[in-house]
Amino acid sequence: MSAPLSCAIGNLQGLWKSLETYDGLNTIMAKDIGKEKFVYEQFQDPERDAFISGTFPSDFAWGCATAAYQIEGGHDADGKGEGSWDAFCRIPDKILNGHTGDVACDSYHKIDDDVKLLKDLGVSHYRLSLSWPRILPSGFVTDVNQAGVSYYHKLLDALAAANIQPMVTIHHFDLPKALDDLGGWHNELMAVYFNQYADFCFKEFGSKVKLWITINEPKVFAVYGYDFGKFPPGWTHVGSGTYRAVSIMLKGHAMAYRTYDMKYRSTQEGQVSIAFNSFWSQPKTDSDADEAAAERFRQFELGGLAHPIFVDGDTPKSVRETIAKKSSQAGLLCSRLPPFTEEERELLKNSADFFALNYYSTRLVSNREVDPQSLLLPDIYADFDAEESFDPSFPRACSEWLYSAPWGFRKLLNWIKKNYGNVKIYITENGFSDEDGPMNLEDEDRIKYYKAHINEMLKARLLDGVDVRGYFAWSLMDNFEWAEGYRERFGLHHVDFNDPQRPRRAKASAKVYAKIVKDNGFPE
Ligand code: GBH
Repeated sequence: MSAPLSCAIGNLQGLWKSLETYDGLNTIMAKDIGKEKFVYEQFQDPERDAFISGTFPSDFAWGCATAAYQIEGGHDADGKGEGSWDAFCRIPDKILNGHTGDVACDSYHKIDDDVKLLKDLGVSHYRLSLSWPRILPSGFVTDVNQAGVSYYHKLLDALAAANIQPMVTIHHFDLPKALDDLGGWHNELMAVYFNQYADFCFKEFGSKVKLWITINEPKVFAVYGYDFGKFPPGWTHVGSGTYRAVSIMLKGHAMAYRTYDMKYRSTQEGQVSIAFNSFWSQPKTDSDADEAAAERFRQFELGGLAHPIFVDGDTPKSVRETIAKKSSQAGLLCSRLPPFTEEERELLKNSADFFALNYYSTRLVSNREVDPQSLLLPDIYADFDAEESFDPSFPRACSEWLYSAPWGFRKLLNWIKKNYGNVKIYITENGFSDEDGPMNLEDEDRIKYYKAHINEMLKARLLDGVDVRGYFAWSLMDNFEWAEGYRERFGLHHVDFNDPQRPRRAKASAKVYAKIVKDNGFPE
């Protein structure tokens, strides 16, 4: 074992002592994972999984994240336009139990309550998103809803008064319905419309915002909206819908980034990026074939988005060649992946000031041979000739895609460092769901998830030299979980969706997170 690792593993007893004596801490914490060297029963490889002590740099950003449609409600309040989700939620069978975000957590009317939660957590940052249809009801800058604009000013001012820095996502899955009707992210002009909207946001709110995310998870949004049909606009352009939408979103992002450079950076002095979601892809066996498959998966999953921005303006060559080959084998006359022009590559290259990562889970990946004849309408996952699975021992969340494998988080952070230089990284989301049911504030599974993941991030920072600058827990409170409605709860705070007041209550995990934030990690 290397010297720094064995030192760091050192004084675990002391750490747990300090947690036990923490005032507001629910007893469940100390009882369940109190004196252990490992957070999880399942993960006890001493080299890989041992819990370490140590702290983050003093300016580390600690926060929570939310997104507009998931929390705001006020779906038709004060001149807000119809959003893509407003319409989608009204289509029968699209959302579990017919749930909608009409009221959600009612955050549109609860600025003070939300800011109070953040203050109680002691976080320095809050990641929120702006609702495009609330600000520009028909999508265009010629049509501004002043009431919507002033809602965000009030929220930003309340955060400033509480000394909490905002990280603002300009677009988190919700389009104005009017723009969806024009083809949404399959319309090339969307990049231009998005740039105009982003320009408006920089101009209007930029004096109050130093950290911007243009678009949340382009790939997730594109896969669910344009390949699988589970998010609006609900299309199933199987095998090509994702690539087209992602390509236009990346161009919209790059235009917005250049707009910030040209018009706002010198006076506002903020930083702009785009948030990517990625699993860690772990080879299922140590065979060369599985290792190669796992690396293909990473290049498709994350490389397809990060490489254009952080390397050379283009999709990784291996990804381009594979999709082109498969398109041609299926008799198509051009690749399902739209190419970038020279000019677009210039625009994309170096169009982010930091790397924003949403990490939740890890997949085991093995090689699979996909029959080229089946490729006329392939699912996009067939493109990388790999098969995903889980180890049944991984602790599972309520969400069927979410298995906890904290060590994968550290591996992914190291992969990012290796592939994109020692770039500044913000973890813009990380979190764990449990199932709706009788109110349960003793959320021990979530506590384990957070402790273990934040500890792996600490290892990445202290032992591997990964330049992680901040961390945002998903989510501040239970909220509308897209196609899953209110069944999956991700909050550090419980929200009672049957009570018109939508009361928020701290879960045990909120207290544990507050303690980690206060201690800036896990001091000895
Ligand atoms: C993030 O995506 C999102 O940014 C955030 O809005 C969301 O609340 C959070 O995760 C938790 O899910 O709707 O059942 O078909 C993470 C990756 C990809 C996970 C889409 C959920 C949809 C499943 N997400 N997936 S479903």
